[in-house]
Amino acid sequence: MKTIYTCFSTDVIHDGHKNIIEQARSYGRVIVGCLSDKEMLRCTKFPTKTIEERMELYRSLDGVDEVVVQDDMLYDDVIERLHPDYVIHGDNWKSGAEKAVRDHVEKLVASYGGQMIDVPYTYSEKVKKADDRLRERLSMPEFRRKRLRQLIEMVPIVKIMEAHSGLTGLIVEKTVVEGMDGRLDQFDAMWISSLCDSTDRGKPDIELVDMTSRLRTINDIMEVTTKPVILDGDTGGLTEHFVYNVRTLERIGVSAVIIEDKTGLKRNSLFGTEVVQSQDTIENFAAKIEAGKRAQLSDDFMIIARIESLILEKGMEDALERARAFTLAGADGIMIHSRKKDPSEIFEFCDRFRAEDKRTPLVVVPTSFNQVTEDVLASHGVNMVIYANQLMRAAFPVMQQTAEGILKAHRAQEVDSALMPFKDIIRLIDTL
Ligand code: SPV
Ligand code: MG
Repeated sequence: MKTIYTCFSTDVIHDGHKNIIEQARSYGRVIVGCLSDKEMLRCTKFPTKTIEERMELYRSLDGVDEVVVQDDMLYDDVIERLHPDYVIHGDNWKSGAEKAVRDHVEKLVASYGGQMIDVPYTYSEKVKKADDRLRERLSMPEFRRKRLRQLIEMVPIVKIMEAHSGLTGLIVEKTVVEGMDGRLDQFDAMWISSLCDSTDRGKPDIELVDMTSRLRTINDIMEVTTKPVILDGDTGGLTEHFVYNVRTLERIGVSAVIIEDKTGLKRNSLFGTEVVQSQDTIENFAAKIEAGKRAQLSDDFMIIARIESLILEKGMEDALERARAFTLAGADGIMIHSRKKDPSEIFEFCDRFRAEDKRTPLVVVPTSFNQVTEDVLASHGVNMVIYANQLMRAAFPVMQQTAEGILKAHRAQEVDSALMPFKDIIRLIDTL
């Protein structure tokens, strides 16, 4: 009896999956692989069912003879173990980022004389509805909010990219690439940066853009995405206001707010000591965290304390003392910031903090020490990495050059070759 293998990475079964099983059974014994959580996160979507529930679901399908765990998105583990005669998949993996996976599997299978079968992908109203329902479930506040805590437990380091609009939110949501190791990858969550949210409004990053406007940005992004949202909450403002904002944020499904231990007129940290910035006292800031934690209604929402001691050149001991105090006050994580190119002060902080505290999540924003890879950060105990401003910084120079080009030439022809074709822009949102 021949064996035929397919991999599922879905929480809902629709006609497309049933069709694959239907076709598969005519070739032999049908084995379905259930892609593990950590791999599903990188190539498709966050799982809304546990791996046991997914396996049970696949087992219940007519025509499925066996269900196994697939722990490698490139199929190496299962192909080596099972040597199936055939691997069957919807033909949608012949293009896009998934093509890299198909090419790899084809080589593996060909090495022992196995064969690939691509069945036409099922496009139907029912399939689309099933996908839409899943997306809706992922984007609902109670599901979205808790996902950051789940991610921290599931992956070596949570990768967070800034978004400041619906469009940038869609880019963070949908971008999937083939990484250097041949595996697919995508961002896990979104950062609503005060710098980018302000810049997008043509305003300085001084807590001038009020919470109502920030909430509008969050809503625009949440409308079109499912990934968890982390808000840059600046200083958190007055404690009396912060407690209300905590409630609002958790109600709409934000996963975390990061507040920094500064007071008075807030300036962007990357100015460092070039401008006057004052740090809050440990007592005041700890009290703000405590008040926020008391106000919080859900268990999932996180209040993360951001320490500015290295930015303001107050020294490592001050940073560590604050980390201890803020954790004791109930902070769900510590963000340590630095504007030095040399990452050694960040590493020292993380190593020393981790030696004392194995659990409290650590967050870093490698804008200046951008040579450091995620693996290296994780090896120092970092749990979340935030790419805080790169999409905004990418867009601005191109927009400015385009404006200058048209002004100089008194027509738009000269800049056109660098632009997205107008036929593509009118369909951009449909294709993203
Ligand atoms: C932001 O993105 O607004 C931040 C990070 O707060 S930084 O700009 O580095 O201060
Ligand atoms: Mg900020």
